[in-house]
Amino acid sequence: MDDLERIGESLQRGDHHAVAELTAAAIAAGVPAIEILERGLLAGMDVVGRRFGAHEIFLPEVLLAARAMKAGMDLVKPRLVSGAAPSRGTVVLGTVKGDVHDIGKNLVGIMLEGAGYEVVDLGTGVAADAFVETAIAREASVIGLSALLTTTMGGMREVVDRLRERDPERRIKVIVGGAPLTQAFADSIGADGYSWDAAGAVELVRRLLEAA
Ligand code: B12
Repeated sequence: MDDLERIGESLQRGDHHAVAELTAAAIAAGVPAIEILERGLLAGMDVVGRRFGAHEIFLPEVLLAARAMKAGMDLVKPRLVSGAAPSRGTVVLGTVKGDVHDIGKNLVGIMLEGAGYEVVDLGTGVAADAFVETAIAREASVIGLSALLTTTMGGMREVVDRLRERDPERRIKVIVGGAPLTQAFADSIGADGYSWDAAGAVELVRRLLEAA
């Protein structure tokens, strides 16, 4: 097992101390943040997701894994976010009503900030009106919606519908993501874009704003 695999393995055990230590050591050794993220933290969370789905582990273990993921992400974040670049536009981001999953949403936010966008993160369990009113007040170009539950995906349609009432010229774009989503679902609710991962989300925002 190499050092990055060890990060993933510690994350699976929910050992946030080990994840923090190993992540800090990898950073100190000059391993690129994106590699730590993908081969260490995300690879570990992927296994947790599969084992949870297969009922091999249960909610308390997933909570511990999520805490360990956060410990690692807090350390790599400053290295993914470039800092001084002038803002290329504002993205209002959040997880929809009824849904507490925020790891993927946070990652999308980090990558967008890293690419020079200003991110207004509304957190989790966000009502449709809060997305729409914040985007208008902050003159945002994009609203990014995250959902991890099939039961909360419907909340995305509500945001699109409310936004179209308040912004009939469709100046503000809506992008959606989260494990249960598909391009077909995004099309069906009238969203402007869908991406299955955080890197794709950055590409999507770039394309939408270039076309605007
Ligand atoms: C961690 C986790 C939790 C943690 C969340 C901690 C946290 N702070 O987020 C806790 C333990 C709290 C939790 C709770 C629950 N969970 Co849960 N959870 C997961 C798990 C294992 C991993 C999710 C995760 O973080 N993945 C890692 C991140 C990086 O991936 P991601 O979120 O998909 O994000 C990426 C992309 O989707 C995309 N993306 C994400 N958001 C956005 C937004 C935009 C705009 C774009 C463009 C892209 C994008 O980019 C991200 C980065 O690449 C998944 C399993 C899975 N396969 O997804 C289950 C899972 C989502 N949970 C599930 C369930 C059932 C629950 C509970 C209902 C369990 C319960 N009985 O209480 C509760 C729900 C609570 C609620 N009301 O929300 C089910 C959902 C099933 C379904 N069909 O709806 C899953 C799929 C597990 C399973 N197989 O059964 N969970």
